[in-house]
Amino acid sequence: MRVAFLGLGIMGRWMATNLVKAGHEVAVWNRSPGKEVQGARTASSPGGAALDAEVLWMCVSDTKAVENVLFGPGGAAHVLKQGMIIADSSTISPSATVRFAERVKTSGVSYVDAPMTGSKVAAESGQLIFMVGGDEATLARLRPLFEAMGKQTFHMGPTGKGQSTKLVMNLQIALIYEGFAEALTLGAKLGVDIEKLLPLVQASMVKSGVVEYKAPFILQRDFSPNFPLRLMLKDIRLALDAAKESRVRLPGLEAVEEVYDVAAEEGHGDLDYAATLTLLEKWAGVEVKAGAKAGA
Ligand code: NA7
Repeated sequence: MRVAFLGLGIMGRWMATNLVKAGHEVAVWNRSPGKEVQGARTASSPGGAALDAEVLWMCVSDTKAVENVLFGPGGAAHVLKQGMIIADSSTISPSATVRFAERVKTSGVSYVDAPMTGSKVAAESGQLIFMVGGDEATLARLRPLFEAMGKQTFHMGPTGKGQSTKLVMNLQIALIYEGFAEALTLGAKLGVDIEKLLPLVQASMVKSGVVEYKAPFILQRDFSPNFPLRLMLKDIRLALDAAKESRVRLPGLEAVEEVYDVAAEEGHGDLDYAATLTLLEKWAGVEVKAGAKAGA
């Protein structure tokens, strides 16, 4: 298929690479110049990438960025053609997604929201899991592209439901990781050996994929970004906005937002969200490490 791919960040770069590897004809665009994908044409604007494309795929930071690449100067909306499909893997506001879909519908364009779970490693190995909002027929046309970038696709309902689902997924990841990080921090203070604790956690009902994925990075003190803290904070805020609109109280997530706020203020925004642990450690005056003594 002829695909325009907008946004070559941590995730987008690998997703576009996997589309090329699967034999699709890909044109890429990124806001800052210098980011390219081997085997893809590099365009100088979103509209330039979208010319002649059957599918326009986006993976940019936030709601504003999606609005910008679609409807801003040089935006893709200026070159839309009847029958084209727009797919968005950015995590953005569900209600804005529905508005964007309405705006492009008048040009005969279908809009699918396709946020994903799985971080950099899954993007690189083509093992992403997509949660999709849109109609069946459009999803069927996109099947070869989903298969090139991911291992599973869940159809969650009409346009917007992919984004709503993503918010409730990341809400859980943020809360589970916060629980784990708080447990490690108190554990370090009490002298619990993390290397003994981890197998116990995974043998018990506390077991989680979040712990399994993050623990090796924590043990190596590697907080380089797989999923940057600033983006998790964006998703926490999106979930809290959606909760407010729907009159739902989320006291746990509100507390976690505060931790992320402070961590971002302290300059950890570009690190992995696992780095919120370092803030808890600072508050407690401990460091979580293998073989640490109580109070060390
Ligand atoms: P990154 O690595 O932070 O990449 C973000 C991308 O979005 C990157 O290409 C940015 O371009 C682009 N961006 C950011 N703001 C804009 C605006 N205003 N206009 C156009 N393009 C923009 O994020 P990830 O790849 O980890 O994640 C991407 C999405 O997937 C995000 O919603 C996650 O929550 C899930 P730059 O290179 O900075 O010029």
